[in-house]
Amino acid sequence: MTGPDTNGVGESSGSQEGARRDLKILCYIPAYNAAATIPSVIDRIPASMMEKIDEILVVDNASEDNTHLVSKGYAQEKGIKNLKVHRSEVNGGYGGSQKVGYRYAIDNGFDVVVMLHGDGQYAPEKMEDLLEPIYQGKADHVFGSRMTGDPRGGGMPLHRFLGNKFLTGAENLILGWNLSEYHSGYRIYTTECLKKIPFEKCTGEYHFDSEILVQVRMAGLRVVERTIPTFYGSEKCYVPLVKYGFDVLRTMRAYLLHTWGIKSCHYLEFAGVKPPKAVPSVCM
Ligand SMILES: Nc1nc2c(ncn2[C@@H]2O[C@H](COP(=O)(O)OP(=O)(O)OP(=O)(O)O)[C@@H](O)[C@H]2O)c(=O)[nH]1
Ligand SMILES: [Mg+2]
Repeated sequence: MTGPDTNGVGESSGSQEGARRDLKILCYIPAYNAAATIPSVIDRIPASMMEKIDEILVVDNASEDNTHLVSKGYAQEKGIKNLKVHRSEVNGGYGGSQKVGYRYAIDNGFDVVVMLHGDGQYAPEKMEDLLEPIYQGKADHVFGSRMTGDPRGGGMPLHRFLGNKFLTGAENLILGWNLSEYHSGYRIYTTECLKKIPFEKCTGEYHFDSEILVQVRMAGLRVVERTIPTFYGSEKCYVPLVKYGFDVLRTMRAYLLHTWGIKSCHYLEFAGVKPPKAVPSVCM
């Protein structure tokens, strides 16, 4: 086991524990201009995992390339019958894409939704490993952490590494959690978790990932981290990094003002004002 110690703090006020293996799993792939990488992302999902995935949903976020056609063509060529492609006509941003994926998971009776980036930055080979805490009934949300592995060895640029460390420190301090990072895009949610938080009220931009975590915190749900490899290749970076950093800090400020009863935050109103005792994150 690596990563943060739980210090024996608090028990979950979130969902109940209980092992389950018969989960209905949606693999949701956010994709924007990902025609070049989508086939290999799908191809890299291990066969044993493919057997367990009930459906793959590619959400093409109004790409300028032919991401949706490539996805459909690849599924046809490989005989992947349970792959569906949703093409949004208007680009809703990275957060907007997640809203489509998670809503689809809830409305179609899935138990779990795995977000797997369409640009190949997150290893499909690790999916089974990341699902384990969900199978064991120990997590409502599983978070793939690069920081408990070798982020610099995987090519994370120094400025990103330092920015990640700084933001994570601030987020842990404010939220009372002990996560090793908040900024990876390898995430798994149970739909029971998603039903408890109004994720559709979160931003459509990149800091959706921070806002939804704050909702998870307010709802007192359980987060488990698992180590994932870091990969930075030749993919294009669309994230406006400085703006993203400030957006994350603004999210933290909104949480503080909300929980201090000074200014209500619209996407946190569902949970009242007082956050429940922090359920410590566990790295399994
Ligand atoms: N940029 C961008 N990506 C989107 C959008 N909708 C879905 N995506 C997909 O979401 C995933 C994450 O987007 P990236 O821009 O790579 O962001 P990131 O991985 O968080 O950040 P980087 O480390 O800079 O790659 C990719 O697989 C995209 O194809 C969108 O509107 N914009
Ligand atoms: Mg990326």
